[in-house]
This record gives sequence, structure tokens and C-alpha cells, in this order.
Amino acid sequence: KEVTIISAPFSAGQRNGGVEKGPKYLLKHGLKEDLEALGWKVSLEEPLKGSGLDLPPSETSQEIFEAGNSRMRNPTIVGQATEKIFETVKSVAHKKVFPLTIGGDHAIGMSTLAGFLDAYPDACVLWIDAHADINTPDTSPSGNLHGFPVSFAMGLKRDLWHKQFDWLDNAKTKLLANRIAYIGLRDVDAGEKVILRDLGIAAYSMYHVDKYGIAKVVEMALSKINPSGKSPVHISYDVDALDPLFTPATGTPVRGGLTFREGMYIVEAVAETGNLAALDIVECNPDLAISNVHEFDTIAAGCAIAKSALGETLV
Ligand code: DIR
Ligand code: MN
Ligand code: MN
Ligand code: MN
Repeated sequence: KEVTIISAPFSAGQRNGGVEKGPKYLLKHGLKEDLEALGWKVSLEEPLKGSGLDLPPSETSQEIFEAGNSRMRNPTIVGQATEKIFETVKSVAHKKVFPLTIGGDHAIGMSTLAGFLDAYPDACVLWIDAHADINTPDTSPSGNLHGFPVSFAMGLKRDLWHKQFDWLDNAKTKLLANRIAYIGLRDVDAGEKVILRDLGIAAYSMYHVDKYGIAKVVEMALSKINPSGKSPVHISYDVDALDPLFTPATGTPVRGGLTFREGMYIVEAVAETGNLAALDIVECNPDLAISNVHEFDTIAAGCAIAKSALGETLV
């Protein structure tokens, strides 16, 4: 049992400063020690260290890349940082070590998906999020690259990309539409809805959680993306999937989210299958906490996701 925590203090995929502090806070809260207490051998990788790519938006010049009716913000910095994180996730995954990537904003999802799929071409993905993060340069209302990682990992609208994302062409395996399912959706952009529908992607919104209950939703999601029950599962967990009651310190909170227990149940249930082989925890932004309680709750929730995913049981 070996896990590498990949620290990704990165914020250029969106416009709130502070999300780059997520890894530091999660580690200070005791993430590494908690996993060691569960019997894991834990190491730490910091692919952005010394690169200057970990600065908050206020300290970097803002770039907008436009082509026709398509747009993305800060492609140079995001492209450089995500390539470095990709290389690290890829090498950890090829060593058969569990990559636990902590953000940082969700733009790093393109790195973790591409890196994990490079080592495990049959991998499938659960994307736990209020948002679908499958915008393309011509659908994004914001241009923020944390809203793009799924479409990049799939290679959608490749001709509209900035050249800084050419590294994705070197990733061995593209994410296929029948290998990803969403849970927790409740703020999906109009263009994203079209993509989800056209590609037939399994998307369980909060409506489905209410209707079927979380246990059934997890079961349905896994049977769609992993019908054999034998493929490794990557969970990319945006803490804004949880209701803002539980993770208030995040950049794009949306009411009506998962309860704390529903959120933990998802990772517990996948862990129980024995197939969970990679995890991302992203979008903890301590600067957006308006009280110490907000900060504590959000960071504690991030750590709880990691513990539940890596084998902590309640009794
Ligand atoms: C929105 C917000 N769909 C966008 N995305 C967020 O800007 O593309 N993802 N917040 O986590
Ligand atoms: Mn989100
Ligand atoms: Mn939105
Ligand atoms: Mn997200």
C-alpha cells in the first residue's frame, strides 16, 4: 500500500486567489499522517516547486486567448503547469503507486486523467462535482480553464486549443465518453448539456441523488463505466460537489449539494470494490473562508474524502 501525494498548488484555471494554498492547508491539517495511520506508505511530490507557476492570479499577468468565438484564459501558465503535473501523475501511476493529487483548481484534472490513463488504458472515471467541467473553448461562458479538463482529456474540439496544450497529444489514451460518469451535478452550462447529451455521458445530478439515493446512484454509475467490474477507477473530487454547508471555502459554491455523508459514501463504496486507484481533491480555497469554522470545515472535509477513499472505515 503505497500512495504519493502530488501537491498541485495552482490557481490560474480560475480567477480567485487562494486556491493555490489548498495543498499546504490539507497537509497542515494532517493528511499525510492520517494516511500513514491507515497503513499507507506515503511520499510527497511537488511538480510545481520552483517553477513560479504556483502564484495567485493577482501576481501573474492575465492572458486571454481568443480565436473566432472561442476563448480561454491564461493558457500559457495553465498549459505549462498541467504538463508538469501530468508527467508526475504518469510516472507515479506507472510505478503502480496510488496518485493522490491535491489542488489547486480543477484544471489539473486534465493532467491527472491523462496521466492515470497513460498507465491504465482501461481506467474509468467518476467526476464528483457540482459542475461538469466539460466546456470547450467555444462553449465556455467564462474562459476559465478549470471548466475544461474533461473535454481536454477527451480531445474534444482539438483544433481550438492553444499550442501550450500540445502535450496532451503525447498522452497514450484519450478518455472515452463511456468511461466517465458524473455525480453531484447542479450547475451545468448550456453548451455542456449539449455535449453530455450528444456523447451519451452518464451524468447523475442532484435530482438523481434525491430520486434514487446515493447508494443506487453509485451502483448505476459504476455499472455504466465499469461493466466488467475489473477496471481501475479514478475519482476526481471537486469539494464543491458537497453542499456549501460542508465546504463553504470554495470558488464556485452551489446550493443543494451532497450531504457530508453522501459525499463520503461515494468514496467509501468505490474503495470497497477494491478498484479505486487514483484520487484528486481540488478547489479548497482557504482565502474564501469568512470564518475559521468555514476554513476548518472545508479543509477537514478534503482530508475526510482522502481518508474514506483510502480505507478508513466507520467501525
Ligand atoms: C463554469 C464553472 N461551468 C465554467 N465551472 C466550475 O466557468 O466553466 N467548475 N466552477 O468547477
Ligand atoms: Mn465545481
Ligand atoms: Mn456556472
Ligand atoms: Mn470542478
